[in-house]
Amino acid sequence: PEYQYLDLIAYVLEKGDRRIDRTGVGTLSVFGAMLRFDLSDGTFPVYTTKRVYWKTAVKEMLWFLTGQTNIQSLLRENVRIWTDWPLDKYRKTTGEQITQEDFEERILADDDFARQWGDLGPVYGKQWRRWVDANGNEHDQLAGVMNTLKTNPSSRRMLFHAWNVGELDQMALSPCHMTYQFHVSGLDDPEVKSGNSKPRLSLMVGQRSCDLGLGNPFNIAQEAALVHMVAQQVDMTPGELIWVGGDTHLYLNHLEMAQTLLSREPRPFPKLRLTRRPDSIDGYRIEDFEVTGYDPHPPIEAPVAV
Ligand code: THF
Repeated sequence: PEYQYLDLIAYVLEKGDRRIDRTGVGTLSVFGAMLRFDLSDGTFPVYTTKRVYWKTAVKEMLWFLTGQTNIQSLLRENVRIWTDWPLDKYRKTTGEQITQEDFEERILADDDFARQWGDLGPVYGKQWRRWVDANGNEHDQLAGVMNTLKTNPSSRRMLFHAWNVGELDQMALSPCHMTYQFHVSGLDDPEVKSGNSKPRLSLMVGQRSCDLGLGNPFNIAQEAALVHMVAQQVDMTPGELIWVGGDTHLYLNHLEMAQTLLSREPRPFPKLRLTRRPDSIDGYRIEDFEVTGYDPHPPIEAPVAV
């Protein structure tokens, strides 16, 4: 279960530096943290001390994988977690006090409006799939990783990165989870060489800034889902998800939620089975994710700092 997550929350509550952040909400913050999750036997680290909407988190990951950056395609999947940023910009620019529902409806109904107001700029998906270099050439970093996993899995260069310095000022929000580095172990095991067992695929994610209350439960679930997908594509078995955080914080309006999480008894993680093997990493749909044994405590509503 999620003892490491709960221990980290307790540590931030006890030792966190109280400070005002970019959003003005204020946080308790520590610098430098690590969480490790064993993904073997289909383990899917979805926290249980509150209900985590893992389908929403996985849909966000599938959206990153498509390379899209407009919230219109997220809203079509009924994912509303990115609306606040374009909405905030729209309200500030036009002075119109439109509701979130009306704004989302316009993004869905009006393609021109969506193009003008729904794009987040060159955020995750753009950088993962279409990083533009100094000569104007595009690089599909994810395709590069998939290829190296198949041709040279002992490589120490299997990573993609979202921190594109030259484009940061065009992004609605600079990337929080930035480096995704893959690693394969067991390649020289006799059992692996003879084909009786599979090499293990692990992922380490480096994140510069982490909202422990809202973002981290989503990020861990979706990153674990990515390992399960990539492992299936390259015929490996999921190993570990290692998460490394820079500024790791609790927003001051999440402290009550944090106390509630700590008061609850964590339950075993659910299992994930991919019910289909698509032809490529681009072919996954939310229907392919079958999750069993998820028995969480009730959800906790908490505001997101914009
Ligand atoms: N900004 C902040 N302050 N926190 C974040 O977690 C965060 N993200 C993304 C970008 N900026 C961030 C947005 N991701 C929720 C979850 C993830 C988000 C934003 C919001 C959220 O509100 N979750 C609720 C409800 C989910 C739902 O309605 O489906 C929850 O209870 O989990 C970190 O990547």
